[in-house]
Amino acid sequence: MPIPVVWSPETRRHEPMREVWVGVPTDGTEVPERVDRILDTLADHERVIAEAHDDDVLCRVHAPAFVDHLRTIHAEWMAGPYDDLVGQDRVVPYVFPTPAMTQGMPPTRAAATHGRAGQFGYDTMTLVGPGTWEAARAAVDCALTAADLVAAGAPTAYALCRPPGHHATRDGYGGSCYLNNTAIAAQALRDAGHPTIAVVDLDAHHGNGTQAIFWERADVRYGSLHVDPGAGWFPHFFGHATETGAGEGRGATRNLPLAEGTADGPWLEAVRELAGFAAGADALVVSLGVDAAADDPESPLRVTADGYAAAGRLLGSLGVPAVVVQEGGYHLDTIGGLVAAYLDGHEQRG
Ligand code: SP5
Ligand code: ZN
Repeated sequence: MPIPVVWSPETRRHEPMREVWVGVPTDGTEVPERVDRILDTLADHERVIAEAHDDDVLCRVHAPAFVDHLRTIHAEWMAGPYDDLVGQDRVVPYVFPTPAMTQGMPPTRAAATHGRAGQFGYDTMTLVGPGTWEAARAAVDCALTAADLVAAGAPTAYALCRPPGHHATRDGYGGSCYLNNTAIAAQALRDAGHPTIAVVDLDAHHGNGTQAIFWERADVRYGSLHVDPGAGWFPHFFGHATETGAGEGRGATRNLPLAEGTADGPWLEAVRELAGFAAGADALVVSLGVDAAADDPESPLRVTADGYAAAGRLLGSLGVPAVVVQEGGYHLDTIGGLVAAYLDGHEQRG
């Protein structure tokens, strides 16, 4: 039986429009059409529409104040002068209360919406528009519905989440991500009774949000391979091999940064190492970014569809219940085939 695909038409409602990068507005690459390209390629898989879930797991993974912010900030922005003043209907931060500004002092809530915009967003690339909240919240429902299918006995379920999630932290959004679908799936599998979960992140970028959420936890391991942030790549500040967790989570984080241009051979060696890192966990969540592919405009890795299929076989061979969550992947003509290759490999289990 092909792996079921959980999706929601609501996920199309987020239109990134622009990413402000080094001060320049560039076209957003995380577009709604990604959903349709992936769905089209998975035509022979059973489709399941995501069911609405309450905010319980969401608000244990993310701070409720951050969730409320995302839910309300766009309406607040539209009520302000910005659309009339500068023609901007997207929430774009311009000042960030990082430690460089706060210096240990407790900041007071900003009165202006354009001040508040920087409180929970950590970059200028990830804008909030009409429909962003609805799409991000629907992606959470995709992840939770996929976790439900697995809890009910499906060996594997695929959540076609969009926008992606692995850069979203407990308290904030960035990197084209708003809510951390993968972390929410992992927490749901814990709640369903699996004592230990392994998250394996195949996206071309380091999942700093997922790493941060589970940094001090031993019950959810986090392993990632990605283009080396030390070579200058997003998320810049995290994803180095020296980051291995803290407190109870000491040793439960593993990072395998890869050189620009890395292709199937060494990439699959790293996947094999992460499979070893994940072995022994009771359930698996795969952060399936397909932006490590050679044609992808957002990363310099050179992985092929055969490489993704082999990665699927390696992780499927672990033989544990798995939720596969869509992360990045931006080359519209090839993302569907890359996802299909991974899922076919995972289902075959070596
Ligand atoms: C989920 C995911 O794959 N997020 C990727 C976030 C990385 N974005 C970094 C963008 C760096 C500059 N890109 C220039 C092209 C702008 N359209
Ligand atoms: Zn990525």
